Amino acid sequence: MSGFLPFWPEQASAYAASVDRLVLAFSALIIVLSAPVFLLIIAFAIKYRRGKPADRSHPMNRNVWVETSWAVIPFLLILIFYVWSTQLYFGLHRPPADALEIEVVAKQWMWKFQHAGGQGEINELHVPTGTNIKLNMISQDVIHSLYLPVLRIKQDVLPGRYTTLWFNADKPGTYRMTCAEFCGTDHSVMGGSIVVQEPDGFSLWLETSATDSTLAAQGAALFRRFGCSGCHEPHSSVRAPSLAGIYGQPVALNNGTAVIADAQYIRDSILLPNAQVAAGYAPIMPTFANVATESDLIALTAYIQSLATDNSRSAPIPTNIAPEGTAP
Ligand code: HEC
Ligand SMILES: [Cu+2]
Repeated sequence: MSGFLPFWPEQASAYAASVDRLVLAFSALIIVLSAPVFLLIIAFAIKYRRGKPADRSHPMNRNVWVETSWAVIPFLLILIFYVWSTQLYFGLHRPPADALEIEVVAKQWMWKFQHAGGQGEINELHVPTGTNIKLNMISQDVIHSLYLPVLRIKQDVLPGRYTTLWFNADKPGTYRMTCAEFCGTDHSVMGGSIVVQEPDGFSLWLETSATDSTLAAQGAALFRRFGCSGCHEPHSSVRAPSLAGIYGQPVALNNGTAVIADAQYIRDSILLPNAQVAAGYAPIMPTFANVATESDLIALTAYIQSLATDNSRSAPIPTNIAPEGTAP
């Protein structure tokens, strides 16, 4: 396609190919449905031109089948596209569980990527081919949108809320990445590139870009620096819940409900500690809203995620668990 339409981006994933098939098939359908209208306009304009000796009598013609079919057939054809595109949409919003996760922070006007091993990059994202990649994204200021044209995927990146995007690239290369939501003066230059490499090349890149500490280790350092450990570590004099093993597990709240301790819950617990208070504890945790940056929060979450499972929670866990992402 990009061969004879120079503006058509390359395809770097199977998903991109599916999106192209959908777009091309839909364009074809629109042409099939609208071409007769325009062709008949031209034909009638010629046939009934003023002064031409055409038959202008208007005999009654009520054919119910004609009337019904031109409404029903296009409707059914379009319905096929509704099912087809909805399937693609749902696929995009259900990341596979085994995906390699990369953290993304957007800010005016740059993209910051953090790998679990501690490797960080700005306006450049390295990924291996043939691997499910899941991006966990958040904005530090206004709404941005990460757009990767060769993968045909785009997702808004919001302040205060994690959104995700996943893909499986199959074609090595360096491709354009851009912000697709007007976000201020330098919006047009907020971009960079996605570098898709064979797994070997990617491992090599990971090695050469390695830092002294993994994301979780960076989080552990912050956990100490911010004084979280003073309350949350076992044997501390303050009564605070242990954070070991809470990640991804249901947590009982003092209003009788429970939530899954996902990245969003942990982030909210640090910034708005009094909004959702763990059952059996006093709301004494201070907010870190003006202290911790989005990158800090991501590292802290990675650290909490890395803590070994610990089932010695003092609060009983109720059974009415709110689905992920819903506030009680
Ligand atoms: C002054 C003591 C104190 C400090 C400092 C503190 N916390 Fe807390 N934290 C608590 C208490 C008490 C709770 C339980 C009540 C609540 O949910 O607010 C809590 C709850 C939490 C929860 C929710 C846990 C659950 O089981 O639901 C998380 C996550 C958390 N803190 C993380 C942190 C992090 C990360 C830091 C450092 C940036 C930190 N806390 C600093 C006392 C503290
Ligand atoms: Cu932007």
